[in-house]
Amino acid sequence: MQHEELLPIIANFAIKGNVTEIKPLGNGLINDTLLVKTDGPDNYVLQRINNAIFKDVELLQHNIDCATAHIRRKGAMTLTFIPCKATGKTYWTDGEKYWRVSVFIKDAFTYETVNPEYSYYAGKAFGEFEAMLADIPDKLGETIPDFHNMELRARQLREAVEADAVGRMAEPEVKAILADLLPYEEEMCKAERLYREGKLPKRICHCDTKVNNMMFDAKGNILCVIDLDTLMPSFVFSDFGDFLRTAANAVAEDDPAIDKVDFKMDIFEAFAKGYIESAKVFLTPIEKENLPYAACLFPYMQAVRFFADYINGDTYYKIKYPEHNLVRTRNQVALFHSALSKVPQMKAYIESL
Ligand code: GN1
Ligand code: MG
Repeated sequence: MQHEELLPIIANFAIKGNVTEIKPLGNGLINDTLLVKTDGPDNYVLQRINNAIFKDVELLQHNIDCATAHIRRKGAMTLTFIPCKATGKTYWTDGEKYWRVSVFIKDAFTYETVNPEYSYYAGKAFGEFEAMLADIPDKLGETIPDFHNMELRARQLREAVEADAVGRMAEPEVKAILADLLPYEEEMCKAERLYREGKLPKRICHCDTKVNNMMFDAKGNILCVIDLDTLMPSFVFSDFGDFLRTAANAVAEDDPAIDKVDFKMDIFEAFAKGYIESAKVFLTPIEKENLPYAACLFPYMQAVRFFADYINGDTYYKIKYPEHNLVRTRNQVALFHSALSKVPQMKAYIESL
């Protein structure tokens, strides 16, 4: 969209100053994100919320409003959303598209990769984030129902395979990937079983702890956790596993050089140490002992999700070229196998803490 078309949208929000420049920001796969520069004290982030994926925007912003207020009450830094002038809500809609505006955090950096030192800080920060939300008085809902439910994701893959909407099941590689993934399905659905047996709690989690969803200052201190769309009740495995899926992979999640994919133990150890230090106030023994499982589950789940999207004809994730979802799938399958081979080392490390 052009600058001129965006201005009337931004005008619905109670921002300070006049808009001087608008440009794309970040590389999310779901929402459209723009940086809005002004001549006032703050710059802003304008996002078009993908309401095909987040179908209940009212609930989405309710979760975010409650969580950011709770975190702010505890004196920690978090995102600030700007109310809509007409409704006071933190989003505006023309009845079709949904938009929101937050204050752009100054002098902050996000990274696509981290060293062990930063990984340790990230572990501490995500553990603290969950600890801060452990006593939130409000009831939060699932913005995408069963978002990290492996049983659902496995079912969606089977449905995609059966429908074979664009004929991709004819590709030999697609059949081979399916044959590689299926034998692990039952093992990977362990969290849902533990939950049904009453052995595993759901807590308020971030559920998109990709390494680039964390803001650092110039010295490497964590300023705050961003991208709160998927903040919802889930298993702690979500936050632990998804961070490592992105940070412990030796390459990016869509790097075609799968021979370079490797689950890096130094990143795992640093993150696990930081995470357990701050999460120990609420973590149960079952949660703790299954953290190595979480490290395998998330590459597995992401492989299943990218793969189902490829088979469905790329209807969910933004792609930059036709085989993008297949390349992502290969990468995540390789990461899953790498992580799985390191489970004994992971267990030994966690027990040593
Ligand atoms: C999506 O849009 P982004 O990059 O924050 C996805 C995550 C995936 C990720 C894979 C709502 O997140 O679950 O892990 O892509 N978010 C949603 O890169 O599906
Ligand atoms: Mg994101």
